[in-house]
Amino acid sequence: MKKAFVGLGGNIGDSCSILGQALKHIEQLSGVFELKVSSFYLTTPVGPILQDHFVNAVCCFDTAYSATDLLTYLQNIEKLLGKVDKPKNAPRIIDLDLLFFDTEVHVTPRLQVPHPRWKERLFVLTPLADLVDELDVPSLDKKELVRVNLPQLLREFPNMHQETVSFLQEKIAI
Ligand code: PH2
Ligand code: MG
Ligand code: MG
Repeated sequence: MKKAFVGLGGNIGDSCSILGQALKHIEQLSGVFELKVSSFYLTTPVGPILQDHFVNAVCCFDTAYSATDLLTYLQNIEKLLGKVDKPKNAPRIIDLDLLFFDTEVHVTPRLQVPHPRWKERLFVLTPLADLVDELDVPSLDKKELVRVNLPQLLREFPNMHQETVSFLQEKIAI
């Protein structure tokens, strides 16, 4: 069994409810076990497009799937909830990003794991820190594992995008 971390975000429609529906679908996948969910946060948009605030959260679970199969299931859930293809960084109903897949490294056009920007984004780090204090992250060359301490990373966060992340609600009952 592998441990997966998935970032959830959305800024079109009732994002709390849509994130809740996405979590329900994730939990119902037959190869997903022991789902845990962070609190939900209201976050300022990162990127060049002027758009509404996002609701963001992170979940983690054990999985019997491979990383690429899990990605397919996550993309199916995005489609089911009405996601349509749009340019990068455009507003979206739901975005499910595979952040980490155990200590595996994937660098393909379809999948990049660990997520290439996870460390730069407060809207990822804050909910992630609800779930774990420490994480072993593989370097991209797969040569070593780097133990990351999330409270420390948050204390030292440079916040280059001047993000604000405010607590919205406790993790919802799934
Ligand atoms: N996702 C993006 C771009 N910018 N900003 C916030 N606050 N939250 C997101 O989930 C987000 C974003 C592209 O996936
Ligand atoms: Mg994303
Ligand atoms: Mg995405």
